Amino acid sequence: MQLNRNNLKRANAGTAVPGYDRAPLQSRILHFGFGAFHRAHQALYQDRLLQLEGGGWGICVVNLRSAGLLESLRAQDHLFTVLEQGAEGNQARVIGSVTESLHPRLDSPAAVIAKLADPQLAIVSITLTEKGYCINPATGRLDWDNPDILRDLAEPGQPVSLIGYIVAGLAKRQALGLAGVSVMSCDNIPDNGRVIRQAVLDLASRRDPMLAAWIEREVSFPSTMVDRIVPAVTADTRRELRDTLGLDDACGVATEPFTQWVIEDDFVAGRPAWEKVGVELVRDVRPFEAMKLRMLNGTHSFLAYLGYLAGYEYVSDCMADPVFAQAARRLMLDEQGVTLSMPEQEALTAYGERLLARFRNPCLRHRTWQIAMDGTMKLPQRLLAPIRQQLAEGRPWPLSALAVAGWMHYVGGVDEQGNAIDVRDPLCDSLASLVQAAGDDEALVRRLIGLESVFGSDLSGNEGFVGGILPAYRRLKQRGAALAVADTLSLRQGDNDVRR
Ligand code: CS2
Repeated sequence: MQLNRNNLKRANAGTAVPGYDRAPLQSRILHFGFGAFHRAHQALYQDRLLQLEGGGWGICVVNLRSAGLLESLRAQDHLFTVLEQGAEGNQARVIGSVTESLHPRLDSPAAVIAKLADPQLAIVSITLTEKGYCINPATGRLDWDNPDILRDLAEPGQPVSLIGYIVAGLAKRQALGLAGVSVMSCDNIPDNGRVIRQAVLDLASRRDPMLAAWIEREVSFPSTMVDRIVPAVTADTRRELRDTLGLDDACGVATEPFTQWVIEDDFVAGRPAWEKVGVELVRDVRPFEAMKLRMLNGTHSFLAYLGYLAGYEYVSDCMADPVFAQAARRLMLDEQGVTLSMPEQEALTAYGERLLARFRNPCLRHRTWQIAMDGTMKLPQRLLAPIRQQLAEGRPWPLSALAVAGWMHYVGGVDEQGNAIDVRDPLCDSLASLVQAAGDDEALVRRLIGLESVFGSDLSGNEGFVGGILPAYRRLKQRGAALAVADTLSLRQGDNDVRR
């Protein structure tokens, strides 16, 4: 039996269900990216708030690519489940905050633009992952070579990219004489509000400088830091959902108990009272963002590349290996934590220990392969930014070097057993041709570092950088991932002993 409004009463006892009337909810939030993360994060915070005090703020979700999930969501009256899996067991909660959905093919591009220009709309929020922004990851600026952006320049009324849709929607608001909205990115991009603001302004200025000026005046772009581990849904997840809920749910997700959301409080048309449900509203999100992107996501990427190569399927498998667990701790605290302006050492250590405990959660089947995806979009903020700082300040960074070398080995496309790796990355084709060009290890490492949209124009000419990566890459190839991690850890420890 499928989850929907009528069957909700048949959900197993212990399932939390919406205790509020969904009928009067209005779509004052338009969200791009109905992925697993949004369902377990923003939609759930909004559900908690509605549960607490009502308030009328509903969410309309948009997916720009696949339509199947939205068709399933409609068949379930837009209800779906979040299953929290922790040491205390499973807790299921049916979410009621999403009440509408739009898709360019199921509906029309014009319907999405009309929603963006709805007078009652206050917030446009986004979780499309790093690649959804069509930016150059090294500079954070709009990528004018991106085919979607080129299409949106040529045909602004039929957009295909997120940025194209936002510009088209804002242009319509301006033409109708409506007020501005707030555009809130919830993706793991440093300065995500400023990045999307710049991308929107760049595209809008090409279209009409007066539109760009209107956006500068009327629209705000609060930055956010989001945190919750939400593995991709598998057949196992669906089975567990059915067991806990007692109903089939094609849109449910499983996640960890932990969740965090920090937002810059800069909303031009109002916002829900998120502070009542645990959201931290701050003036400047950047210190929180750097801490999370480096310590959590940087270490995640380390575990993803080295773990995958060592044959570990899940993050929790990596953490069950004492050498990997120790390497993760040292990377977090000695190489990432030291580059941060906040918090104090003691709080940093506690934050790191909490992250490690979250990574250990054996109920979460979080694939190393999933995190390894889109490395060209992730490396700059997670690993390269802190390495630049280490180079400038003259501190050692052997585990960070091994993580980058791990990525290089991974995008080589063959694992340690000689099996092909399914490398997913927007720059997949460029990576494959760089890898295939003839030459020795050094030539390969230098060619990859020459990828300017990832390593910037500074790192390829930096012999200190190349000199850190090359030995790590050679060690990885000669010794294999498991031994290379152990060797690098003892190097690191030796270095700590010397410094002590
Ligand atoms: C992960 C993140 O897939 C990845 O790259 O590092 O999705 C991570 O799980 C979240 O950012 C946690 O908040």
